[in-house]
Amino acid sequence: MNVSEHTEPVADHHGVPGPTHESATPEARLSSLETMMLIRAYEEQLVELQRGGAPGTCTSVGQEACAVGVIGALDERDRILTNHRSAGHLIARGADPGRMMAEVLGRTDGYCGGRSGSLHIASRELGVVLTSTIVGGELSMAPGMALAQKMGRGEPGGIVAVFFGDGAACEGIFHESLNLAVQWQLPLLFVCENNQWQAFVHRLETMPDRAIADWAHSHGLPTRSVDGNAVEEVYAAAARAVAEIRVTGSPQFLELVTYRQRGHFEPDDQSYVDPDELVAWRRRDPIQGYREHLLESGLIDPEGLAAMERRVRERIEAAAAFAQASAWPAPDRLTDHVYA
Ligand SMILES: Cc1ncc(C[n+]2csc(CCOP(=O)(O)OP(=O)(O)O)c2C)c(N)n1
Repeated sequence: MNVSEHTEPVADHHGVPGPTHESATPEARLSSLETMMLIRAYEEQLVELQRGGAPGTCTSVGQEACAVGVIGALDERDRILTNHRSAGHLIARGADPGRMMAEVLGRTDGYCGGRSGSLHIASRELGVVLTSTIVGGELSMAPGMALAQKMGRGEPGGIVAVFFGDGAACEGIFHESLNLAVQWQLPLLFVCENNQWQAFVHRLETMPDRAIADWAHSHGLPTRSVDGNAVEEVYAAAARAVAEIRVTGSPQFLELVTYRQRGHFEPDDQSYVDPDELVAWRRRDPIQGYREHLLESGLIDPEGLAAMERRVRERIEAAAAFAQASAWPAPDRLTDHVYA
């Protein structure tokens, strides 16, 4: 996988050496694997529930390293905006899978009291201020959030990170948002998860191959394009960008080259996908690859891995039981939070 940097050197007095994956502790690496496994198990459980009649969802299967790598580089001061493929971002941020599942099922214990489904979960306590299902909606609000941060309305030292897809990068708002962030020097990390698909259209039908990083670079943003299936690479690139944004107060761009392994939403038979492409990317599965890497490096042994899998399975079973036992909202609460 080609990794490229389009970074203009940040001036020395601004530059701080960002952490690299070598600085990640063994505990952090094991925790990254377990969180990726938790995200995968959560979404697979949602698919099961959907087959039983629960509302559908957009999964991020195959993109777990993007969520875990970037969110791992942020801290509690930071604010996050995301899109319809948000489960990984939320879980990596520490969301409770039981409350997330309750939200998808429309129950009172969900993060938004059952009003949002999977497509609009927001949580003040997690600092996830927006999940937008309007493609590019998150890009329209991110500069405003980052401006508020710059004006002292956020946590001191915090930054804003916005996740969006390659499809959103084809919308006009992408350019407006990048331009504004540069002109106003906003503490904003743009994170494009280039998962090759835009609903049922392959991205190469809508853009030249290397367009996303080139566009970002032409707007004057320090830009890194990395293998989005390699969690340590994602973390290293994100950690450097975040560290630089905290010092300079100006925006940076990260393109994560990855793949959406399941359909656009559930159910979706992916009949429009070239089967060879699917096989090739499944061979590069981020979780399987990292599992093998940690086994080979001796950080975990097969028994440790089995215990990890068991913990994940138990958490997801408990989450599903919690969500299904959660009460439906009372009909007389229907108009709560409706202002006009
Ligand atoms: C403004 C707008 N146009 C179209 C849609 C329908 N739609 C939902 S997701 C999607 C594809 C988005 O692709 P991308 O940004 O690459 O994100 P991905 O789904 O691949 O994660 C489309 C076209 C929408 N929700 N909003």
